Amino acid sequence: MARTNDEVARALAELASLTELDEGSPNAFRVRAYQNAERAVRSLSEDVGERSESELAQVKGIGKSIAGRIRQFVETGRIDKLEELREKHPPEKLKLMKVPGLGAKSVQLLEDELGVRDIDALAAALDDGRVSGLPGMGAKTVENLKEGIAKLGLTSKDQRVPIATALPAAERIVAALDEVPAVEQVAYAGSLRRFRADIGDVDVLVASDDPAGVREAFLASSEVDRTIGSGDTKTSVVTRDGVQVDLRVVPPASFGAALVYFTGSKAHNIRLRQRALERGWTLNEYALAVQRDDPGTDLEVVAQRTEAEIYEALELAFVPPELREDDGEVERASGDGFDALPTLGDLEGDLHDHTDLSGDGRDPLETLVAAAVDRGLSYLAITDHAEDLAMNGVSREGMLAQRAQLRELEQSRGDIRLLHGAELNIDAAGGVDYDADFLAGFDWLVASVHSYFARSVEEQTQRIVTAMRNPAVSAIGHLTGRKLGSRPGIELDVDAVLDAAVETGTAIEINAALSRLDAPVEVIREGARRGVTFVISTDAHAAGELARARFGIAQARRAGLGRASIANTWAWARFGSWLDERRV
Ligand code: DGT
Ligand code: CA
Ligand code: CA
Ligand code: ZN
Repeated sequence: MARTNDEVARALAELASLTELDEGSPNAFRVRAYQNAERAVRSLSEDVGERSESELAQVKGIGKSIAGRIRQFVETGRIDKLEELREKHPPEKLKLMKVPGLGAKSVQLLEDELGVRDIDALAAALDDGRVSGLPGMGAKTVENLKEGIAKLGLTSKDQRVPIATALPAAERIVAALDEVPAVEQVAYAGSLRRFRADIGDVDVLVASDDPAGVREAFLASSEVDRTIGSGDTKTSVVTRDGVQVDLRVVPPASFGAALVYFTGSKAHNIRLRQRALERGWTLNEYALAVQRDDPGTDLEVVAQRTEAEIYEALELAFVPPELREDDGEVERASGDGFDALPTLGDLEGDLHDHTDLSGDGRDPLETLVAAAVDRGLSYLAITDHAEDLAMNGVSREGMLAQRAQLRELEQSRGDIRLLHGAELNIDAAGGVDYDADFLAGFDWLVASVHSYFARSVEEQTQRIVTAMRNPAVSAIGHLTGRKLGSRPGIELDVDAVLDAAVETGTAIEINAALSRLDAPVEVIREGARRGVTFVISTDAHAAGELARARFGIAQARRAGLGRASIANTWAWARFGSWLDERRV
């Protein structure tokens, strides 16, 4: 069976994490080698499976021994080394590395000294004081570890997975089920379809007349690690990524009703049911139907096949899944509706993009620009990391050379406006890279927090507000700096930050990376109310990542944010004059 580049890359990433744990250091040569190989595979445009071992070894970033492991995986679906490491370090132990402040060495120490092998055991040992007796584990460290576990919800009792893990797993499962002949329709539902940033479990719905056949195909999928339960109506499994998935197979006629029901939320469903009752109908996962006094009579269906029919029968505009939280959307659906919300096709530009001039960017300028044109964009800002960022920052000379190259490319192509920008680093006091004169030479500047995550609310708020007051700064990138599931964001006085954004005309970015989705939905919602201008940015570090614009759109929709407040949905004429106004 063919292995996709994505599957190979994920196996290499797992090898990197397990090797880090095994060797006790993130800097071990082998860890770096696996990480480089993962990156190399992700940026390969053709299928890894097509390449021989020696061809693979010639790819930059892939050494001889890893080339052999990739071939083994492509040919057999397994890697001996990976199986060996998995045996030695079970997934629960690996998860300890997700606790902020715990490295491979401390994880091993905890196991050797206290027998701690999972997060729950660690939480218990932190609580009863056993951890604070260990070398390097002072009172402050213990407090930080406890706080990290609580904020990220890592213990089994409040376990949720980040959308960056759940969504790709769900999309692979949906794609695989779509190939099964007995499947008429398939979709994921639940909190994932509502685009929550953290997911309890993934709900997958299939329309089919052959539930047993569908169930069998599902359980045979390579995504499935173990089965939790399998009954007539529902099959629950855990995937290799640790995501719980509930599969439900429904009769094709009921697919729309089931999709409404299992997308939820529960509170939204209750509102819909009330509306049905007011009309003498019932609403459940099978249908919107006329209420009957005698349960023996046949069901008189009002609507059931599609979601659209159900909302229409209830005299409501179709409610976008992202908004189904009983937070005013039902009122809006019987009033103004949702036409003001953005869709992917509304994006005219992208304003936060890295080339291989930044150490962490992977594609050259020309490639990124060509991909932006292919996606139908009419303007693009190149914002490589400014000089203060360790390792990846770009010198003044580097920036000037890129500017010349960019102007020339804009001229020669003639089909896209190119803005020369940079991603500045907000320092502890709110200052940024370079000097005012040099900054004035850029067209568009994003300023972001990349350091000092553990300061007080007052200090963090002051930092951001100071950066906003800097006339050179056009937008604040990934506002809180959070990494979903692994790093809590900085804490901010949101009201003060939003007020400063309005006062200074600084845009706030909606960073579309699934691991970020930053600014958070609550901040965007409040910002919209106050008249803040937003931009949806992919923060692409490779041409392929321009595609994640769809996640930024979903985040904006979930916040109920209209196109009018999203500057990069504006045509160039308007966007360009907005930029000019900001300069004076
Ligand atoms: P999660 O999994 O915790 O992230 O959140 P959901 O919303 O996906 O919740 P889940 O998986 O328990 O159930 C999926 C959907 O099924 C939920 O959004 C609404 C619907 N649902 C589940 N239980 C009930 C219920 O008791 N009443 C109603 N009206 N709907 C329910
Ligand atoms: Ca769910
Ligand atoms: Ca569920
Ligand atoms: Zn960036």
